[in-house]
Amino acid sequence: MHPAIAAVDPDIAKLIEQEEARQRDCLRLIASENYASAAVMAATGSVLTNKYSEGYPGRRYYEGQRYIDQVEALAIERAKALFEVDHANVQPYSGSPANLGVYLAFVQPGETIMAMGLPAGGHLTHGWGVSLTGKFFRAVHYGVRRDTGRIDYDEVRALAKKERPKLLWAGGTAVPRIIDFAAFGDIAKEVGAIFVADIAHISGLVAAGAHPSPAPHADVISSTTHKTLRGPRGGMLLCRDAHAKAIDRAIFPGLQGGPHNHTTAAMAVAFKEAAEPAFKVYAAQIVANAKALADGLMEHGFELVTGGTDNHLLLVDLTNKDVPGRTAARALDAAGIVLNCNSIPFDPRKPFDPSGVRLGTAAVTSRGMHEAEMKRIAGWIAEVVADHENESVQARVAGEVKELCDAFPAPGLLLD
Ligand code: DSN
Repeated sequence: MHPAIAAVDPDIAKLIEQEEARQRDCLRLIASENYASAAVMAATGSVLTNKYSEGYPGRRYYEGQRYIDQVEALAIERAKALFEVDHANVQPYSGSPANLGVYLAFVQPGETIMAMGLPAGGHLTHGWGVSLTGKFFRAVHYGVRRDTGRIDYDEVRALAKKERPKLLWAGGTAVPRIIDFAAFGDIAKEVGAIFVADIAHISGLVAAGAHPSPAPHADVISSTTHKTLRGPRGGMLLCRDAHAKAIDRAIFPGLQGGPHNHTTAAMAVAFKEAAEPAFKVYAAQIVANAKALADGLMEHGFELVTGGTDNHLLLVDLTNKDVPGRTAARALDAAGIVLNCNSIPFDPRKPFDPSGVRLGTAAVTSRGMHEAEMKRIAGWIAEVVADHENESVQARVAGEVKELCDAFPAPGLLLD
C-alpha cells in the first residue's frame, strides 16, 4: 500500500496500514477529527515539504520561491473569500500556535485576558493554568449556566466590565450550541477588548453557512483546518486589515520559522473543496446527523449537556447511567465506536476520569452517512454502555459496525 515506506521502514509502513484499516473499519465520532480528501492527502505528502520559505509571498528570506509564493497566495485568497475577511495568515502550524500568535500580537505578559473556562468547554490555550497562556497572562474565565449548560451573556458582560480584559475569547472544544458572536463583539467593544473567535471546531460549518459567521463581529478569527473544515492538520488566523501587520509579525518572525508549505498547499485544496456547493450540503448534513444522533441517544435515556446540539458536537453526561466517561469510551472503542471521555460543566469527577463523553458527526458524515445510520449508532452506544463489561457484546457490535462502514467507504484512504 505504501511501497516507498515499506522498502525503507516496514515497521512504520505496517503501522500506517493498520491505522488506515482502523479508520476504515470503525465509526470515528471524535468531534475534532475527520477524513481529509484524497487530494488534500496528496498535497500533504508532496515535495513542498522540501522547501524553506521564511517570510510571506513576495517577501522571503530564501530564494527559489516562485511556486511556493503562488501556493501560499492561493491559500490566502481562498481563505479570505471563503470566510469573507480582509486578511488571512495560513502559516500557523496548528490551533495552539495560532492562538499563541494572537497573544503575541495583542497582549503583554501579566495583562488580563478572558475566555471560557476549560471545564465549561473552553480550550487549554484560552488561559488555562497548565498552559503557557495561563502562566504568562492573567486569565479570567466565564462558564455556562448550571441550569441550561449555556453561556449567560449577561454574566460574560458583567465579568468583562469588572475585569477589563485586553483580549476576549469566544469558542472552545466542547460547545454544542450556536455561539452568539454578535453579543461577544458588543461586549468586547464595551470594554475595549480585542475580540477573538476561536472557530477551530466549527470552521467548516461557518464556511458553509451552517453556523453564523463571526466575521462581521470579531477582530480576529482563529481556526484549525482539519476538523469540520476537512483539510490538513494546520491552523490559520483571519482578521481585519487593521490587525494584519500585527498578526503576520506575531506568526513570523515572532513565533514560528518556515511555514509548512505542503500543509499550505493542502489547505488551499481544502478551501477550494469547501467553496463548492457540495460542501454546503455536507455541512448541513453534519448538523442534521448530530441532531439525529442526539435524539437517538436521548430516546435511549442519555442526558445531553444543554439538552441537544446546534452544531456537529454532542456532550453526554453519563451520571444517570452510573458509568464513568472513560469506562464508557473504552468499552465503545472495543466495539468500534471511537469517541473521547470529556468533562461536563461542574463535573464532580477529575478531567482524566470525567463524567461525560464527547461525540461529533463530521467524520461519519464524510462517509456519506445520514440520519438512519445515526439512529443505529445511538442504539449500539446504548447497548455497549449499558453492558460495558460484556466483551461479547462489544465484539458483536464491532462486527456490525464494520458491516456498516463497508457500506460507506471513507474518503482519502488508500486501502482496498
Ligand atoms: N484536541 C482538540 C479537540 O479535540 O477539540 C482541541 O485542541
